[in-house]
Amino acid sequence: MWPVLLLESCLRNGVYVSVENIFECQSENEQLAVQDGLQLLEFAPQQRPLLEEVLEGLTAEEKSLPAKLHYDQRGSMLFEQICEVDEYYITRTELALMREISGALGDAFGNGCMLIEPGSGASLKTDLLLASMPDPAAYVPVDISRDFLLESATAIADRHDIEVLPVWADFTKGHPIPACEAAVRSRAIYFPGSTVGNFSRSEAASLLRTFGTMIQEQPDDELSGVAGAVVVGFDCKKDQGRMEAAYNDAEGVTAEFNYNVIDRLAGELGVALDRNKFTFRADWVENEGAIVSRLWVDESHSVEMAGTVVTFESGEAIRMEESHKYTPDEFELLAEESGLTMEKIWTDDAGDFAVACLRPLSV
Ligand code: AVJ
Repeated sequence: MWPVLLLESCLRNGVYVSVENIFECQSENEQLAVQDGLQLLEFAPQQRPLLEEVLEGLTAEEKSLPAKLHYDQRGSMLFEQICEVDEYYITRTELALMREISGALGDAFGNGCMLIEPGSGASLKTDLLLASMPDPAAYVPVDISRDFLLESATAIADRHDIEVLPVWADFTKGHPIPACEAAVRSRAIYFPGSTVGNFSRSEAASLLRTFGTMIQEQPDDELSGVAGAVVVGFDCKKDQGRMEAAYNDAEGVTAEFNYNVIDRLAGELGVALDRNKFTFRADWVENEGAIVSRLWVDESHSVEMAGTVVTFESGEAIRMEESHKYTPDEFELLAEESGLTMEKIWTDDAGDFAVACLRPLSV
């Protein structure tokens, strides 16, 4: 019964990110669970398409794996550890910047704002933002790692007097926006951490376009809605040595973060790769404007997966993740191509990291 009831309320109060996913939602993969006193909207990232995605990536001319595979429970914890290593400047720079600007962002959102955070993870920076928002309507964290999501959603609900409505979903595949108790004057999307960097430039453009659609919908017609905002944190282009060091940390936490994906494949998808046959390295690739993380094959070997034999030649690599960097000007152009305008941008003094406040062009 729940899926049907939810579907109705979703269509009235929310948006579907893509039309295909309405049908996924109608099938049985959407459920409502109550955990730790929180209502969790389960829009389960499905396993079968994941295996298909993995096979497609590993049988392509240039082998790759989807970057989101990094974020199971262990991977999410390893990412938290990455944020603490000396070389990884991103998180601490962004946190310091958010301390300075969260007041201005809260003002930009206004009263009765529903804050949606795709790929929320530990929601650390969100604390600052929620504390600065005048009378927020609800907080909607969206994450692919169910346990991690519930833990951080519970922690946020304990710390703030706000309705927290977690959604377990792969945000790149679309998901419903839950209805909340308070009246919603606007929606805002918070997309910090340079998560946008994990997408190619054209994927990032369509993601931003989708975010723009999600905030334009005015859920409560009787309230004069205000244009929502999309707030994106991104890492700026800088000295190549510093960028590469951030992804090749001496302690090897980032390497482990990548090997963990290989372990997961065996454990969850029956794709029996052996981590000991690969070496991790991340490089700046100028023409992509990105740090590309790869697992290089040490010696040639073959692995059978779902009936297909895949050969890994020595000297070839599996592309694990891309971390795109932008100059503020490049990012403004990207926003404009996505139907958004850059209302304001803040960076730290060194210009290492930026937070941009984007608005729909036509409201
Ligand atoms: C979470 C995507 C922003 O690309 O910098 C950190 C992930 N990978 N170290 C990034 C990551 C390796 C991170 N993002």
